[in-house]
Amino acid sequence: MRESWRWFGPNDPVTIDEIRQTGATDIVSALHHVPAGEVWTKEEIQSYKKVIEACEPGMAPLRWTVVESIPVHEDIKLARPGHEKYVENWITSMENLAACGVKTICYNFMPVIDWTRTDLQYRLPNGAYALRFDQPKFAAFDLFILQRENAECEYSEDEIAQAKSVFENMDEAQREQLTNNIIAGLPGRMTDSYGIADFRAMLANYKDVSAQTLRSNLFSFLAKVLPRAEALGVKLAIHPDDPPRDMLGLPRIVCTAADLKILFETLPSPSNGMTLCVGTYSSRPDNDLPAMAAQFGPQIHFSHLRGVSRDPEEQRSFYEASHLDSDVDMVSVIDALLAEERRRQDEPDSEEIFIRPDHGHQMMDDIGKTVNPGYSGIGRLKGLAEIRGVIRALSKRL
Ligand code: DNO
Repeated sequence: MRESWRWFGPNDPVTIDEIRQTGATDIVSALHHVPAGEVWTKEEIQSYKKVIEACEPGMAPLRWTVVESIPVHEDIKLARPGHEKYVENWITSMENLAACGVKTICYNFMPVIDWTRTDLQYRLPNGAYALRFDQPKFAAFDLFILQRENAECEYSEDEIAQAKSVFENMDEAQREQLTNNIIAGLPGRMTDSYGIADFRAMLANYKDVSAQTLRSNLFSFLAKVLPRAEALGVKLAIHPDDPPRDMLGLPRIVCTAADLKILFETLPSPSNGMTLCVGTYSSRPDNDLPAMAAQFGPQIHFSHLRGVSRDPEEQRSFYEASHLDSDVDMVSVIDALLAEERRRQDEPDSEEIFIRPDHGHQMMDDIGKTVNPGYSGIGRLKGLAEIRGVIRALSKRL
């Protein structure tokens, strides 16, 4: 396993020198300043890499090995006329990254919104803060703030009544905060953030786009990208839709084992791979994570290790739990990833799996500091330390 750590660039409050102290060896990052659809030039990549890899003599070096993510322009997802130039640009960025030695690329195909949460500071019983997705709050946003056309058809009468009472109990500031959290609040998102009017317009673009159409747009994109990726030895790692289900009337097509199966069966290629985001997939109860880790082992190039705790009464609501104390059996997931690495040992060019502690609680000195939601220093360090312990213990047993 290669321990990696996500870094958002020179403005990230967790610095490269601090990351060095965690013991991680690899950096996961992106040229966040380049607008979606534009080419990442070799010069830009090299100078970013230099910042990451600069190291005083005698200090432990860090390497930029994983990209998360090259954004996929909305026009590609919609297969709009003229989208081909964005596909070309995406391929050129990938070629430039490969030329600079960065060969594992995470990406996603989520329309309009990237990952989303309703609460960025959910207080845990121990006093730390976690991210949370609350389904009734989300419905309150959809029905009464966004007032999406025909949204009420997607909710039961009880759900509408519950959402109404949630909405009525929020003051203006809380409504604004909720809106901001959902459409503009999270770091690392690969879609633009919008005001509410633009957001409505963006959603309207997908009015007639079914899951089947979106899937075929993903497949046509990959049909163009994969041959080049293969030639360069690049590993693509699709990230699931988070939360993994349709929302706001948008189709979401990377949510389950069945979605992955069709992706890999349709386009078999050593470069067509996935990010096993344990937290995302496990936020729906019908995904069995240790089984998925075993089933898709050869395609897993990257893994985000974290878990959620779902509400017993409303399984679509969850908060992000401690890395080893969520609804998912993290030890068994790691065991399956280690088994996959052992299987790879006999292959030529066998590669280790990049893992990173995904999202951490805001705790101790993180509290009161400006942090990127989910990307606190101490919270993630705790996650990494726990995961590292499991990896060490399991590896020794073998
Ligand atoms: C959140 C993340 C997402 C993810 C992108 C991948 O923490 O997992 O921002 O990076 O959706 O393309």
